[in-house]
This record gives sequence, structure tokens and C-alpha cells, in this order.
Amino acid sequence: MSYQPTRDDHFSFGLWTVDWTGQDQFGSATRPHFDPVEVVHKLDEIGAWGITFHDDDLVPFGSDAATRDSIIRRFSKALDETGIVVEMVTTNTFSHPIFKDGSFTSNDRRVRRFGLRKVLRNVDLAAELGATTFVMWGGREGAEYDSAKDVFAALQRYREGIDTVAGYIKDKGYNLRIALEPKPNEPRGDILLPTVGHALAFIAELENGDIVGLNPEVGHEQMAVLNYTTGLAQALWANKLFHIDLNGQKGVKYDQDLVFGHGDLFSAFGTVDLLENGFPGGGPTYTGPRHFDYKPSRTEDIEGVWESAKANMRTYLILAERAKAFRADPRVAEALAYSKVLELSEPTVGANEPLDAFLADRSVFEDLDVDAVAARGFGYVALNQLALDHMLGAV
Ligand code: GLT
Ligand code: MN
Ligand code: MN
Repeated sequence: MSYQPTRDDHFSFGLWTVDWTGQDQFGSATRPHFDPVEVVHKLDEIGAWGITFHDDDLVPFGSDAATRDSIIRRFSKALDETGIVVEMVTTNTFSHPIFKDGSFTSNDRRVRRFGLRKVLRNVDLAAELGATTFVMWGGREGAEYDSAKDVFAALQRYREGIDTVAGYIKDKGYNLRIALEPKPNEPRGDILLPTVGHALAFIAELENGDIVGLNPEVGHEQMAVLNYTTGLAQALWANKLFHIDLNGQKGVKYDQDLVFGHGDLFSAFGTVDLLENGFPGGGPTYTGPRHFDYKPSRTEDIEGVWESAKANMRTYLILAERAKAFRADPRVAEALAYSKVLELSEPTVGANEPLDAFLADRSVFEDLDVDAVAARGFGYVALNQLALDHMLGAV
């Protein structure tokens, strides 16, 4: 197999990903910026389907209206020429110094009002360019010191902000949904909505939560020592998996944004298996874009940037092929049956079993051979080895 991506794979990239110049906290840029129009053409050439961006990635912060219009016109022309789709748009509420204490949750009300206007303006642009997802990553919404933030008030303001944006989307009749992106820390010491679970609990408190879901990122969950695939699964269960950020992370350290699969490969296999094949026992599936939010390493030159972009898609396609083979293998079916994986889909109390009957059923409790049940192994290791064999092609 060639692992050559096509439009049907729905791979998309953030403009800020391939356009990262390598500037970090310890050193200056190792590469120049691209012209966004060139990025659109290059993504088309390597087989991607979509592009995403922050307002400021495309139109520099503070540009006047005429400059903004002409940049957007030029960019749209490149989209038309290539067929590359803008599937998601997001807002930069973290780079400019005004956002040093956050945007929707800054202690300074003037900043909150400015941030809200910046986001609402960007919602209009997202709708104009046909995006269907509006990501909100609150990287600066947090604090370094517990004494610095009234977290109750911060959550009130966060809710106010998101509800206002969601209400605006509804009023305008835009075909857009908001996807919140959790992250535990970096750049703030602690960030609000640090994990998928926190964000789901927050969404449940919103007035307009019906159009608010999640955009979980591999590395962000792994920075919190959590299982990304399990996070995706719970978001799917809640019907809130609106978008994904795929990348790689090696354990608990700074946010690495490596190529997908270049961190925890086994976890990446589980992720692709879930995305491509769904839950073993059925249930909701993810049908959105396969979006990469990675950074081409600072060591790479321009050719290396595009090689690394291709590496994300190639890894995904390899894992997709392997995950399909894993699910189709009769030995896997046997191992799944032995492990009772599918038995978990059966309700614990039967649909037509009154609770009285359940309570009176001596075979469930009094007469159950507890030791015999306890003695039986589940065979999960053998099942997992089959997953590894398939992942490595050792079948
Ligand atoms: C920033 C962050 C990413 C988010 C982007 C969306 S911005 O690059 O590190 O994880 O997805 O705002
Ligand atoms: Mn990241
Ligand atoms: Mn991200």
C-alpha cells in the first residue's frame, strides 16, 4: 500500500503548524514564515483536504480593514483554486500582551470586553469562509498563583463568554459549533478546563451547551497523565466529540506537539482504531476531520516541514490499515470473545427483568460460585499482544 492521502481521508492542518518558525523560549526562529497562499497550495499538493487557522495567523493583529479584506480575498482565491476547505477557525486570545492574564477570564474587564469582540468578529469570518467548527483554546485562561484568581468568578465569566458566543452563532443562524480545547498547563501555570472531563462538566452548565463540544488534543491529555483514547471515548459517549487535534507527546513534559504517532505509538494505534472502527460493541462514531496540530521540529528546514506534515498523514493511514486488519482477524474475534469485551454491551439488569425478580434470583448472589468466577482470567494480555502484532505488521 502506498499510504498516499486523498481528499476522502479528510486530513487538515492548522496554518500555525507548518508555519511555525521554530522560535521558542530559548532561541530565535530557524525558518522563515510562509505566505498563507503558498501553504494552501502545498497542502493541496501533499494530499490534504483542509486548513484551519487563528485570525492572527492569516491577518496580522491590528491590520486595518482594507489590509484585512485584501488578505482574505487572496486567501479565498487560493482556496477556490485548490478546493482546500476551511473546516475550522479559531481565535488568538493568547499572543498579544493584552491577553497576559487571559481573555474571557482576565481580571481586567476591559480585556474581557476586547477579547469578546475579537472572538465575535472571528465567528463572522469563520462563517463567511464556510467553517463548521469554531475552536476555543483558553491557553491564557488561568493563573500561576491561587491568590491571583477568584476561580468561582472566573468560571462565571468563562461561562458568560462562551454562552454569549454560542448565542451569537444561533442568532445569526450560522452552521457553526464551538469546540473547547482542554489543556492542563502551559503557558499558564494552571489553565481552567484542564482536561476533557473538566470541559464536559463545564459544558453541562451552559445555557447554549447544545452547540458546544470538545476538541481534545493528544499531547494535552497526555501532559495530564491521562489516556487520550479514553478521553475521546467519553466525549463520544456524551455526543460532544466535535473535532480533534492529533499530534505526539512523549510523557509528562512541555507540550511537544510532535508528529502524530511519534510519541506514544501504541496509544496512537488505539486512537485510530476508535476513530476508524468505532467502539467494539457499537455506539456513536467520529465523522469529523482528521486534524493535525503539531509543530515541525525546530531542527527541520523547509523541506523537512513538508516531510513532517506528510509523516502525520502517513502514520495515520498505516495505523488505519493495521487497525482494520486487527478488527478483521478471526483470532482477535476469538480473543475478544474470551475477554468478554462484547458482553459489556449487555445491560446488567435485563430489559424485561423486574428489579424484584433480580433481587429474588439466587443464582446472581446467594448461589453464585464466587470463587470460580473470581478465578477466571480475562486474557487481556493476549488480546493486547494481538494488537501489537498487528500494529507492527507481525502477522
Ligand atoms: C496553540 C495551542 C493549540 C491550539 C491552538 C488553537 S493554538 O497553538 O498550542 O493546542 O489548538 O487555538
Ligand atoms: Mn499542543
Ligand atoms: Mn491544539
